[in-house]
Amino acid sequence: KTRFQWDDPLLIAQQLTMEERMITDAARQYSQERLLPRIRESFHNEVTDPAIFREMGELGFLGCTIPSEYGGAGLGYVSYGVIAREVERVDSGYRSMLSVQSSLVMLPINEFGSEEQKQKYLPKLASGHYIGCFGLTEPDHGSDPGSMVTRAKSVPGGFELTGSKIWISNAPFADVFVIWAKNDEGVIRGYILEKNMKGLSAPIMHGKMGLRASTTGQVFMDQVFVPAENELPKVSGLKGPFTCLNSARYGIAWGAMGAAEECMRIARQYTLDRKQFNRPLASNQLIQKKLADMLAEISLALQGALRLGRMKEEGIDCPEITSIMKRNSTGKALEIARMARDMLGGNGISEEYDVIRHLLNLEVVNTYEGTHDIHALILGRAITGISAF
Ligand code: TGC
Ligand code: FAD
Repeated sequence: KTRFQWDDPLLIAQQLTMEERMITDAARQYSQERLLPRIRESFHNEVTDPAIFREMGELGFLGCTIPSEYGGAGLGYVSYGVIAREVERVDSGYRSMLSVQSSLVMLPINEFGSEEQKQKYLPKLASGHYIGCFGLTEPDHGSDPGSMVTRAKSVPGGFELTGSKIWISNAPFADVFVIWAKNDEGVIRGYILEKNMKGLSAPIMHGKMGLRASTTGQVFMDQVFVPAENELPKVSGLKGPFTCLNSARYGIAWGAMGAAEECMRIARQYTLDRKQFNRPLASNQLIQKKLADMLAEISLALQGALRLGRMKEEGIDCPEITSIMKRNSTGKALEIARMARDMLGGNGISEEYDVIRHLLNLEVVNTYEGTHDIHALILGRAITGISAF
């Protein structure tokens, strides 16, 4: 008879291939040995060590689904998911760094780029020698990126980009900027900018209360000349950025559960160890109910993320399923982190216990890549055929 495992009730590990289990182990070892010792100081001081990109690159974690001829590891989508889960078990900010580089920078160059663009950028992005960022959101256009005002004006030899982007992960230390802008016909196209281009700047945004270990910036473009060969040739319209988001949102569905699992693990141990009224907190029904609720949500969300990963590998996924999983995982992870914080009492507020850091991060994760409510509206439109935007 199968013995119940509280930390893997649906036997997710058993549903992975041997290769995926080895990748999980490698990602867990790296995250626990190399990322965990850095996180408290990084979050506290709001600084990121850019060397993390090269470390992840050496392990093949960056753009791991990209074919090996361009420096990727040529892995499946479930492998990408399990890496995200292990990294986010330590911190959502580190997973953000990985997601942006992999899904939002390497993926569009691989899917929509010319052969020259792929050869020029992908190997260096895969090794972490180049850091990339993705500029879609603008100060006045967040949930509605179709209304963006950044312009790519045709000029001899290329384009002149003018406009600004906000909340751009990795931007202050990025070498490569994938920027979405409207051309002379008002059609959204993607452009690859490089850090030293004249008129381009990316000041850091300080004062975030969540995701402090991930560096975020604005991007200002003042008539930045971008050569014609830096336009992504194979896509136009919102399909371009949204194709990238389909992949990043999928990774978040796994990643947020890594953070939730860590919050639950901490809350379980804490309530077993701490006594009030002469008995462990964990002996109270209210505490046990909270742990049961956490475990049910984590198990179901991980199984859903795994299913979506397999659907992606089989080519039978669609964006609405990604909306279900991104929305569910981030919303549930946020609830779990809040519950865990409560179960730690006053200590739950302290950075020493990590739960509050996860909670603050998850507020961001629930908002970026399409807010919780925007994903509800995407689903509402698919269910009813009526757009509520
Ligand atoms: P809509 O009319 O729905 O679609 C316009 C065109 O886009 C196509 N499309 C998609 N294609 C591929 N995948 C998807 N998921 C797609 N969704 C839409 C669609 O077929 C259509 O194509 P065509 O050829 O007919 O023109 O567009 P809308 O303007 O009504 O969109 C509304 C909405 C809500 C779906 C969309 O704007 C949305 O998702 N908003 C949320 C914005 C968002 O997610 N921003 C993320 C910014 S990046 C980020 O947060 C990175 S965080 C990084 C980190 O640190 O981890
Ligand atoms: P708004 O769109 O102004 O939304 C505000 C509120 O209104 C939300 O609750 C939303 O759900 C709600 N709302 C909006 N429209 C509707 C509607 N029609 N009906 C009902 N409710 C609605 N962007 C990038 O391009 N690249 C990045 O790398 C990136 N990284 C980020 C990193 C961080 C730390 C953060 C915080 C954000 C990042 N973003 C990035 C931006 C992120 O994607 C946006 O913040 C997000 O899409 C929401 O946009 P907004 O902040 O403008 O909020």
